[in-house]
Amino acid sequence: MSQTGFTYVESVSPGSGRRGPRAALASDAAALSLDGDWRFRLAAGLHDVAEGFEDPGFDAGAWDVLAVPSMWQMHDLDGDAPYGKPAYTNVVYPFPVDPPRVPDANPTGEYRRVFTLPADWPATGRTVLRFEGVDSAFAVWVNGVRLGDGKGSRLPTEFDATDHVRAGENTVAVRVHQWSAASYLEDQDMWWLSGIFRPVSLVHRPEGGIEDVFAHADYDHRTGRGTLRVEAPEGARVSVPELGIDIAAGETVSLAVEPWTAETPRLYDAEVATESERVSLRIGFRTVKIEDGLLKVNGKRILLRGVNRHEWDPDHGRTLSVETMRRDLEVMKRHNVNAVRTSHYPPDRRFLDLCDEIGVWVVDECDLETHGFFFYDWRDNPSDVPMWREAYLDRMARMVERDKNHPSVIMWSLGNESHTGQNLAAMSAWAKDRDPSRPIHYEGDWDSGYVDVYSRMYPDHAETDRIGQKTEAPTKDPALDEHRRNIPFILCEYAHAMGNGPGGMTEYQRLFEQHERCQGGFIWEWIDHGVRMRTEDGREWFAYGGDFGEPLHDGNFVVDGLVFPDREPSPGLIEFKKVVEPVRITVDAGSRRITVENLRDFADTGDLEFTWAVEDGGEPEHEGRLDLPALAPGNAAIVPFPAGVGELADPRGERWLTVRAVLAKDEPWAAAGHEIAWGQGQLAAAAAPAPGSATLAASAADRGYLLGDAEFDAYGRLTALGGLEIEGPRLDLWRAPTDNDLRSWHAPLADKWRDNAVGLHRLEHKVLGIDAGDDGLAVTTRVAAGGAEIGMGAVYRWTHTGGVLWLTVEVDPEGEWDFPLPRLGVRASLPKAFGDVTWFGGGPGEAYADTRDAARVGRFRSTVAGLQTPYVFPQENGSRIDVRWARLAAAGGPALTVYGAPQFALTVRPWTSEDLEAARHRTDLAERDRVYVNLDADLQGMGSAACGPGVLPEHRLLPRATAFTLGFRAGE
Ligand code: IPT
Repeated sequence: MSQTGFTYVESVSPGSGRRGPRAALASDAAALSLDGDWRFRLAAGLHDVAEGFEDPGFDAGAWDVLAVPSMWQMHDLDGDAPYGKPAYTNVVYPFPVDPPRVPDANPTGEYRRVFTLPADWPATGRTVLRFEGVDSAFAVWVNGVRLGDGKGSRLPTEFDATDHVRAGENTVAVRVHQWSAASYLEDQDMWWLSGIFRPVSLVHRPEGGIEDVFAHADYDHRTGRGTLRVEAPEGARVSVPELGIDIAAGETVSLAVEPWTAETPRLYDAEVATESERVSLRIGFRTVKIEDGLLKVNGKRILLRGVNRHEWDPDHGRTLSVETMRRDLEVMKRHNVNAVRTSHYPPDRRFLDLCDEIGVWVVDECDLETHGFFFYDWRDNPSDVPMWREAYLDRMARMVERDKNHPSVIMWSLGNESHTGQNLAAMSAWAKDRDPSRPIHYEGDWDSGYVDVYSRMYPDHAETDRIGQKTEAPTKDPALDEHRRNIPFILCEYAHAMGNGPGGMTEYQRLFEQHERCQGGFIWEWIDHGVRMRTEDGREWFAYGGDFGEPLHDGNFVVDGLVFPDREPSPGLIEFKKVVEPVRITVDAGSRRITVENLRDFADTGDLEFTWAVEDGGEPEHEGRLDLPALAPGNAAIVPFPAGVGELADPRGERWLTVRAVLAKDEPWAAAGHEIAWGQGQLAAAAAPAPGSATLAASAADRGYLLGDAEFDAYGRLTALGGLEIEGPRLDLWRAPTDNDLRSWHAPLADKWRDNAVGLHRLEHKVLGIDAGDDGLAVTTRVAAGGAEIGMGAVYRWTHTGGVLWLTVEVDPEGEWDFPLPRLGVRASLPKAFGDVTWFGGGPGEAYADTRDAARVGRFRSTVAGLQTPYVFPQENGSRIDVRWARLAAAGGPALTVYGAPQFALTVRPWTSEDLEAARHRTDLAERDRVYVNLDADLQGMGSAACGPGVLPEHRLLPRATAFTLGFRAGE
């Protein structure tokens, strides 16, 4: 088989026949979108291509029609998936590691379309074919003439087509290869997907036009003046009408301006014009500097409350609409996110326009990752092999040139997980020379020789603390220690948002606030990359690695975001919003004062309105507005409780004062009234109900026992209360393991729990004795698993006082319980009809020991379905924390009320923990005819062990002898 003409596929060269990189510009030059329907055929490899497909006369009439932009593996996945399926691997290359060779089985898409050159297309100048993104390597023909080829999937490529485009109909043909030498540089943790996945256009380049623009717009915070200088072709004029600027290209002007920051994204419309072309720009004046060991913008240390954002759409893969990009930013801003790392490639150029407009700090990351070489000690890693140098520099140049005019971009990142090497150093040197105004970021070289910030992923809290104090271990190369010790620190990835969690965000945030050097970071990651699918009966589910039969895959590790695949916020995002809130409100009932701190870096609180509300036992009592002067960034105000609070009558239950900061007016990303921050304080406690001393007596009855209106079976298990059938509470230590329980860099907790000698998922309950009499009913048991020597003594003491059935469970670990428990509580079940749940306690969302900041105290109500968190990979979820009482009611009928003495954690499910554990996808879960109720004294925290540190010691549930009490009452 001859492969002549295909050498570019396995060549380390970044391409041929391409035009030089330049800024993404909005120009009035003629342009023609080539998006839309293209003829398409998928070849199995280079041996299988359609010879002559590029010729205008070629008949592709029988070929399929495919949308451009799109990714070919994302088509008709519920049907016959005509173009193959997505495949997911994280670190491992899905092909033999033999650079730069790739498999013969190399799916190759052949695209053709005919377009008509508009009649008024200019006859002079150049005509350029522009691709915003093609994954992975491609070659291009116009009217049968080959223009060149390119690589660099998430970077633009332009070809000059002037000499081959003609009036009337033209044929453009593109051959795209899934695998190429460049695949070795694109080993990001995501689905392997291919095609022309970003827009394609024909653009005119007028003679005497504006090929490139580099706007330098600095801001001097001492003088309040901005300086503008725009590099553009000679003769071009630069105008900023709002500022009265009209200068020549290259000229510098300095004048008073309002600066751009992520909090105050002030943009000025500008135009750069020559006689033949006008381009519009949006200028943001700001200066980024590393100074005093800190990352500063406009002279101030900034704090990054960031997320790592992959481009993902559950239906279209990495092809995103502008609406979806905007939605991402809206959801981010609504949740107090102020920074994005474009992990791990430059995003669609339109996303950065939106970042400028809406206001987030951006770390723009180059399309580079060679992580798979890790398994072979980084042997032959392209980062340090000279033949790859040009490819590395080409990628960096294409990113920097494209994105250099965005005020939102405050740092360039060389890429991700590509170890160390001379080619990375060369990228950094090139970028510093081309754009000295932006610091360089790269995590993979811990010695930080060629970067301006010390960046790490997933260090634990203790190490972060040491770095904050500058007492971290020295660099490997002693010569670099001083440099590294004196640069700012960021966590380019932390708090892995896989499944339930991440726990421990609060403790990181405290470190960022405590240590100047720790300037925040980026949660891993923004979105679950689940692929939307439907069952035959139309139910939606989301696929992850392995669901498409990939021989090599990394399972659900691709589903680890703060939003679900459909962009609905997960509890992790709600928690993050609270943890990083830019205004902190503290309500102190003791001193009857409210403290409001403005934790922003630039903006005052003039955009916010403060409201207060008092609730008694969850019932609204009184509310009003809190008048506060606008607080400058970094400032705080302490104000007395509003007068209305003093006028309240004696409380009937627990009384809470909640103070909220909401948007005073509409913002581009949220409507007036949107909540930014809140604080709560307890004004009055309520006596927790407790069993009285004089209980009704228990007695033996036919095959069981009776205690007031409670009925028990022969094993002392509650079967009915007030005539309400109940499968009575029994000790439960199990939870469907979370991703953080299942994975760890050390020993996953779930392995311990399922160990033969432990077996928490298969506990047996052995009754040792039952005592019925004047003190009520005492049932002594021992709970242990088959094969296990260790066991948990559990005594259930039932009493009946004041119309309430009380249960005190005394547990006593026997043997070596040297590991945290998933949960400690009891589980009961009720008929399915008990589907309406009201509770007073923490809510409205789920919360665990180390993910509980967003839970506020109040009275909440939900259906059982509404209490379930739809994690793509089913696992423990839905627990509500600090519950004082809960009422489970059947429509129009009876109800069961549970009292804490004083509190418990409440979980209600339409299926069991075992069902959750067995399920691989949401659609595996079927509602049973009962509701399952977990009433827990405590639960193990969530941590972030799926990638990073586990649960902090204070949030671990270590077994010890303890007791907890619950009350039950049946009635309306
Ligand atoms: C780190 C990667 O940078 C990121 O792409 C993602 O894979 C993340 O882990 C886990 O989801 S690398 C890891 C080995 C620390």
